[in-house]
Amino acid sequence: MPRRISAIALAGVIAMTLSACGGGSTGADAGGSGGGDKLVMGFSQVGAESGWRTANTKSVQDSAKTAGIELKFSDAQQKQENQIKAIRSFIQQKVDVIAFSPVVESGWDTVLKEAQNAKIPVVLTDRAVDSKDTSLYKTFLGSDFIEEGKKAGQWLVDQYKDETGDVNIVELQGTTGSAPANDRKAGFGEVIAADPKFKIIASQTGDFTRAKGKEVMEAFLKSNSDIDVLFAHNDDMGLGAIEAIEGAGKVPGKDIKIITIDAVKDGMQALADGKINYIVECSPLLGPQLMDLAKKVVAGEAVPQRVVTEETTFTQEKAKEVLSSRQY
Ligand code: GZL
Repeated sequence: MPRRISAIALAGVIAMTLSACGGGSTGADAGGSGGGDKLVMGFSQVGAESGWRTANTKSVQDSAKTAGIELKFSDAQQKQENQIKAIRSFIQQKVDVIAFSPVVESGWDTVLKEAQNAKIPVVLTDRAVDSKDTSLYKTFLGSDFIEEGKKAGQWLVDQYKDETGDVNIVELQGTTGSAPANDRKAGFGEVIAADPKFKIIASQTGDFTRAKGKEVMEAFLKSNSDIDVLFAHNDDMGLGAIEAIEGAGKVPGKDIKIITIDAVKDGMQALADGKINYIVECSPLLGPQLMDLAKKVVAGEAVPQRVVTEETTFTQEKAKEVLSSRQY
């Protein structure tokens, strides 16, 4: 009798141990929720601050459905502490993979280490982290923001190559501490440094939102009577600035040349209407690639450490041609 009971007891202990480890493995790195056959992804999104972000969220959600991936989605309202909370919750829920767009570059090592210890792979999408330990995430899928800043700067250099006088520039930066703000500023600054006539006379964050872009541009206009160019790190801040420029009785695209980054529909409309002069594309349609990378990572397959998204630039003429066919 005692041997039979001990065998039953032993079977019970093994079953409990297995379930405590999250059931079957869904791949080499999985600390995963296992159990069901659906891959479960925990996704922490920056927020809903811009047209770009809305399009990115749609791309992620639609692609998860198409890929048959169960998506646990969290909106951080542009707060890092909310993203850290969401990642910890995903770890508790034993998801198979965590993906997120870090609102700022720094302060992620501790929580990413917790995910690593829980054997849950992490995929960075859209924005990067400045962690020195690149083993904390499997891959980073997103744009080259330095390149985007350089493209914006190069357009300006080309436009003003025959001008001799000072070119006074005001800059609306993205969210302070974010990879796109840091890198777009660096790329733009590197290119215009070629000629001292280009002067950034004011530079301040508009937090990637239309409202803040308008507010900061109003302040720029009050304190600078001779603005030639606005470089806005995204369309939404540029669109807010257009309202401020028109409110000051000036003509956007003519009195003040405007360069932005993203190429969302409203930005492309303003470009086609001549209110913006040049837009550098930054594609939000990262969903399909993200789901493909997630499946590979969970299956333990090798993926590139860095996947750079393809993107182009738009003049006013090109915007008129493509506007009707834009996906976002
Ligand atoms: C860029 C993305 C930026 C967009 C903004 O990949 O992180 O955040 O340029 C968005 O529009 O708010």
